[in-house]
Amino acid sequence: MHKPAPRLFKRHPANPLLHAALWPYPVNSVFNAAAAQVGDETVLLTRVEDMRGISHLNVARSPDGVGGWRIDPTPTLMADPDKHPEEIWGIEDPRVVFLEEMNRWAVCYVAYSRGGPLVSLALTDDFRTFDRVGPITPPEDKDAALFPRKIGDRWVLVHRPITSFQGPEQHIWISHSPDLKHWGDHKILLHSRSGSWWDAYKIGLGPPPLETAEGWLMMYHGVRVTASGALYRAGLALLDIDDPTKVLRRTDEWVFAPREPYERYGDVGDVVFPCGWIYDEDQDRIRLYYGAADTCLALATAKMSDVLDYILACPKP
Ligand code: BMA
Repeated sequence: MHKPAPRLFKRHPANPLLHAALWPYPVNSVFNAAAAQVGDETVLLTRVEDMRGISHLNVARSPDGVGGWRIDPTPTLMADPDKHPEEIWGIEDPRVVFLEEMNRWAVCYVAYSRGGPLVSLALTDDFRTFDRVGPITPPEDKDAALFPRKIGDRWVLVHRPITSFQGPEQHIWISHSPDLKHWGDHKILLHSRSGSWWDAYKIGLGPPPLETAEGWLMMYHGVRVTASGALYRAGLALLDIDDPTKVLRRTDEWVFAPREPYERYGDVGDVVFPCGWIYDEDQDRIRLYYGAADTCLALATAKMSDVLDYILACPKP
């Protein structure tokens, strides 16, 4: 008999935390954000869509990750199509990790090129100025993040290329690099499921993989296409700590799905789209930041010990 998942992630009562009405300049929407704990501050690198439909990134800083946000008065990182033609239609959906070895933050983001979305990489010390490494995958590709450290002697990237092969199912891939620039040794990491499953059509990485005592915790979104549009929900997988190409566990059920009005109604309804999480070790707490309905930004929290207990009880794929 199938055993239902416990409700691991609890929405914060202050949701939605960030939205267009709070912005220091006119924008359409504020959603899918990367998250980082920088000293005493929570930094969200948010995706902001302007009234042309083009996205840029803007930083919001808070002392507790919930309120008191200080939002940069002008866009923090704008598309720069003159120098970077692949950014012609904007930059979207960042994921950020701290690379201890380089003592810098690495931001993987989607550059929307004439050939379709692709993954670009930029490095920053302070979330004020950014050095672009440039595109690291050709289109169509998105939902990418680096692991925070080399495994063996190589950097590792999770991403989701789109192919026209085998119909509509799109899988999550893992790739390797000696220098963050040249990528190879590509493998499928996680297959989308088939038929009526919640993650049957497209899947993509959510926040960057998180190192835990049990392995790399990975959250991914699954897209179910229905007669009234797509449903974006999130599930979990656990990867081997020394060889993250090995999937140890995968949830059968989603662990987070649209429910509240701000998740169900907006520019794209019925979407929860997590791109950032922060682990507060002292509180055994995961703070999950997610875009809701492509319109606003919200927070849900879970106990790490509950999440690990649950994922370890899930089937081996
Ligand atoms: C995905 C991405 C996200 C977006 C989601 C739902 O393909 O483009 O930016 O939040 O669709 O529209």
